[in-house]
Parts: sequence; structure tokens; C-alpha cells
Amino acid sequence: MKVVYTLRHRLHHPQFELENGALQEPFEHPGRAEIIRAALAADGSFEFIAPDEWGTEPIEAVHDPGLVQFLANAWQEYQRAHGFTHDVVPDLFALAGLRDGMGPASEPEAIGARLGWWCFETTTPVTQGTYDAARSSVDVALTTADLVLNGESVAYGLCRPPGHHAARSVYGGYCFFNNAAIVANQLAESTGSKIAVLDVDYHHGNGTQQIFYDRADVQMVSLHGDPRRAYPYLTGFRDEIGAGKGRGTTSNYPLPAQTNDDDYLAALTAACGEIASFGADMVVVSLGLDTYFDDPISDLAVTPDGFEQSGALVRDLGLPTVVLQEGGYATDELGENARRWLLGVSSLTPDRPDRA
Ligand code: Q9C
Ligand code: ZN
Repeated sequence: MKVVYTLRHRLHHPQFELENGALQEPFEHPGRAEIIRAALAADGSFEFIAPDEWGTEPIEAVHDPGLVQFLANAWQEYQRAHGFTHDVVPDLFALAGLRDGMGPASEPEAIGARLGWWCFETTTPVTQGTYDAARSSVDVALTTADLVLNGESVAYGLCRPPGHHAARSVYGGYCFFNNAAIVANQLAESTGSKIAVLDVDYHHGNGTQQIFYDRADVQMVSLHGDPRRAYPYLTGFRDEIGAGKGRGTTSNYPLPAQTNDDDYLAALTAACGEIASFGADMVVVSLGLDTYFDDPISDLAVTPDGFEQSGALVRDLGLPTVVLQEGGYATDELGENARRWLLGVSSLTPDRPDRA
């Protein structure tokens, strides 16, 4: 299988993560992508390809151009205002309640407050190279999609930073640009066909859901920890099914804590059934491996065998498949878990002898 990878991801390297009332070592760190790269390289059946450059146009097709511009300059602007700061986080979140009864706010002028206009939480610092790394992650995703458009039945983009929490006009959840949404939109627009996004990250893909909520041509199906207990808390409930022309094209499978392989695979089978009924022509997988039983920030109980079987269920859809990396924080096992999932999705069956 072809794997798109670049070491430019390392330009995004926060020093800390403000979480649970304390400064932690970041869970989302450069070692994650390197561990996956090493595990796939050692396997021998993966071919590494460098990404092409795709520019900002496909990004601005799903994100507010203001967000793109902001991220391009935010770190430098913060340095000018405050002196050297390795990690840049908001001074204030621009919540609507701050101006209750006074009319809506407009984008503030001070950089610390502009951060909280575009960012929705505390765990996603901007560092000096964050914008370049986030741009390279989009390039990885778009290059992976291009491989599939050019005849690969499945390809894997080793995206870092991840993307699925980034909505049209806000970033957060370790994500800056929504790699999967940018790819799904580009595929839908360029081919005129129906695209399914299957999001199997532990955390609900709120950004992807928001971007496609009223779209009839892009389906969003997500399995995740129930938002009653799991980040991002505000989205991913079963009754969120899309709106307007997109009504019925969003599906959510909130899962209980400690969901095991059997129950997980049953939910994934149902999710794949919905993709088949939708009549998708291609599938984009947001591959989070934080459903792993030993993930440090999650509480599902999927095993390596469960990952391989998950990949095989997606293979059985028989659709051209773009797999993009999202979360997964059990660093020691992350490479093996990715390898097992990819083995499953690319494994041979009598029906699909081409899927090597
Ligand atoms: N203590 C992805 O997996 N913090 N993002 C959670 C729980 C943020 C996860 C707080 C988690 C973001 C791509
Ligand atoms: Zn996640």
C-alpha cells in the first residue's frame, strides 16, 4: 500500500498541554507520526511517497479564509505583542454570553483575544511551525486522495497534525485544518460523485460533521465515545442527522465506556451498512486509533485484532478508500495498531484480488 508522509509534521511541536487543570506533556506529539512511519517501514509492504503542494484553495473551500490567514500569522503576531512564547494559546474565548444583550461581538484586535475568536479550547497551542505543519498535513491528505483517484484502491495519508475537530471557522482538539473534510469536498467537487466520510476516531468528528451538515453529496458517519462523557461534548449525539438537503446524511454512533471488539465491530458493521445504502462512490476514513483499550485519554476497549477486523469491514465496502490519520495516543502501540488496521483494509479476498 502507498503511504504519503513528510517529516514537515515535526514543525508542530507544542511544549505543553493545558488539560485537567494542569500542564501536561502533550499527548499529540511528533513521536506519534514517527512511530507509525517506523512500524510501516519495518513491515516492508508499504511504499512511502512525499506529498505534492496543493496551495490554500482547497483549504478555503471548506474553511473561513480568515482562519487560514489568522493561522498563517498568529505565532509571529503573538511574539510581537508578548515577547518570546514557545506555545501560543488564547487569553480569552469569545463566547457569545460575554455580550449577552449587547449585540454580537466582532473579531477583537488584540492577538490574545483573536486566538480565542478562532480557537475553541486550551489543548491546541500554536507553535512557530504550526501553520507550515498543518499545511503539510493537508498536502499529505490531498496527495493520498490523488493516488486513489489515479487508480489505487486504497492509500494511507500519515497526517499530522490531525484534522477532524477543525470546523469551518474554528480550530481546536489538536486540529487546525480539517484534512478529511478538505479531501471529501475536493473529491465531491472534482468527480461529482457521492463521498462518505467514516470517522472512527474515539472523539466525535465535530468539525467534519459541521462542514457537511447540510450537504447531500457528502455523508458523515461517526463512531465515538458518547458525548455525555467524551470530548468534544457538544456534538455526536444520535439525533444529529443533518439538516436541509443534508437531512439523513449524518449518522452518529455514540458508544459506552469499555466497548469491546464484538460490540465495536457490530456498530461498525451498521455504520458500513449506512454507507452502502447512501450509495457512496468513495470513502474517506478518519482513522483515529484512540479507541485502543490502553489509550491514555480514551475509554473504549478495541484490541489490535479489532483494528484489523475494522479495516477488513471497510475493505468489504468495495469502494476506493482514502485513509487519513487522526488521533491515537498510546505511543508505544500506535505503530502496530496502524499497521494492523491497514493490513485489514488492504487484505486480499477472493472478490478483490486487486487490493494489495
Ligand atoms: N481530558 C484527536 O484525537 N482533550 N483529538 C481532551 C480530555 C482534547 C483529541 C480532554 C482531545 C482532542 C484528534
Ligand atoms: Zn481522537
